[in-house]
Amino acid sequence: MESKKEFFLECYKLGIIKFGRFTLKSGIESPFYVDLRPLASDPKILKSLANYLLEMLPLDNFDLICGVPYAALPMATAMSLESYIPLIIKRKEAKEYGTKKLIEGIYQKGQNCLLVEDVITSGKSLVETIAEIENEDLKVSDIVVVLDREQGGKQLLEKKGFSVHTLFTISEVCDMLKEERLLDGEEISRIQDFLAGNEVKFQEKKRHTYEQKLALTEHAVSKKLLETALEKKSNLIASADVITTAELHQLAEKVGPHIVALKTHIDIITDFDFDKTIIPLRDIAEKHNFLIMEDRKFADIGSTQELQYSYGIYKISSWADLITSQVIGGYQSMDFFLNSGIVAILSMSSKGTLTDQHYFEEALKIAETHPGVIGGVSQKKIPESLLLFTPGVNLKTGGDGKGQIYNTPEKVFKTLHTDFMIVGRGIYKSDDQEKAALEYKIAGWNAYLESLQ
Ligand code: 5BU
Repeated sequence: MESKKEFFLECYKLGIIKFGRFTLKSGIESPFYVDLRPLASDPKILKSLANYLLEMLPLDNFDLICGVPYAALPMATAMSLESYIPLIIKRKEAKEYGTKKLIEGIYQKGQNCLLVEDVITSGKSLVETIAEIENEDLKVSDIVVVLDREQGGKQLLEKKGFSVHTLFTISEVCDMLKEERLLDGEEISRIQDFLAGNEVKFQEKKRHTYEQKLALTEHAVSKKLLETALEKKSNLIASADVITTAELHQLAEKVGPHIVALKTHIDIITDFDFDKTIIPLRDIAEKHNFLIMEDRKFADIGSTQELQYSYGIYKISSWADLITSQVIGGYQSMDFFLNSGIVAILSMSSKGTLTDQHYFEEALKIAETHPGVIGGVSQKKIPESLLLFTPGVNLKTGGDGKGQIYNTPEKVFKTLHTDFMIVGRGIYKSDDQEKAALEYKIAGWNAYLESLQ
C-alpha cells in the first residue's frame, strides 16, 4: 500500500475537502467544508480506505459492522467485504409498515458491533446511533472514523467509554496540504483559529430528576406520586393481576413497603365486593403509603366514560388515585375523570399493537394539553412535562408467549427515560413476592440513578 499521506492526497483530488468560507447548518462560518461521499465513487480508493480503517482495529472484537447513514454506508460495506465481518444496516427512520425494524440484517442479541462514521464533529449523531443500536440489544465498544474535525466529539465518546479510532485529523490534513503547498500559511492560521474557538459543545439532553418534575407539576396526584417515590426511593408500580380479593390483599401487604403504586384490573376480581375488596385495600394503601392505579383503559365517548368511572359495582372514582385511559375517544372524552390523575395510553407493549408513530404523536398532543392527564403509558420517550409509565418490564427479557414484550429496568430507564416501571408477573408470580418487589425496587432505583449520569 502507498503511504497514508499518498493515500490522503489521492482522496483529496476527489474534492472531499474545500477551503474558503462556508456557512454551516448551525449558522457558524467555517474555513473548510468536508464531504467524504465522493470516496465511494472511486472503487480503488474505497477499497484502500476500507483496508486503512481495518488496519487500525482489533478485528477479533467484532461480530458485526454498521455504518452511520448515509455517507458511511459504502465504507462499512467495503470493510465488511474486505474483512468478512457481517454487515448490518441501520435505517434513518423505522419503516412505517411491515417489520418496523430500525436495523436490517442478520444479528443476535449481545453481539458487538463496530460502528463506522465518515466525519466526527460534536459526536451527536454517533451518540444517537449508539443508543439506537443498543436498543436492539447489540453492544458497541469501538467506533472508527475517517476524519476527525477535532471539535470535541472524540473526547465526548471516549469519556463515555468508547474506543474511537480516527484515520485522519483535520490538523494532519492541514500539515499534509501545507507540505504539498496546497494550502498557504494564511489559510492554515484561519483554520487553526477556527478550531481553537469552535469546540462544538453538544449538550446531551439530560432527563429530569424526580425533584425537578415535582417542582414543575401542578397536579396533586403527580405531586403525591413523586413525593412517595422520593420518600421510598422507589419507582416501582406492582401490577396486581390476581383474581381474588384475598390474593389482592395479600399481595398489597407484601409488596406495599416497596412500591409507589399498586396497579389493579379490578374487573378480574372474581369475588369482588366493594366493602370487602376496596375498603381494606385502601387501608393497606394508607398503611404502606402507596397509591392505587386502576388500569381500566377507558375507551368510549365522554358521557359513557363518566358513567363507567363513577357507577356500576366498581365506583372507580371513589377509590382510584390514578386511572388509565385510551385517548381514542378524543380530548373531551377525558374531561370527566375528576378525582383521579389520568394516565393516557400512548403506545402499547404488545406485539402488533396498532399504536404506530402517527397514533402515538396524535395521542401525545391530546395528553400534553389535557389538564387531567399526568402522564402516559408508552414504550417510547415522551416530553418531560408528562410522567412516563412503562409496563412490559421484567428482569428476564423476551416475551410471555402471548404477545407481551419485556424490557429490563436498565433499558427502560436508560433509553426511554421512564419515570415509573410497571411489573406484573415478575412479582406476583414469584414464590417470594416481597423479595421480588424489593429486588425490582432496587433495580429500578439504581437504573433511575444511572440514567441521570
Ligand atoms: P406483566 O405480567 O408484567 O406482563 O404485566 C403487565 C401489566 O401491564 C398488565 O396488567 C397489563 O395489562 C399492563 N399493560 C401492559 O403490559 N402493556 C401495555 O401496553 C399496557 C398495559 Br397499556
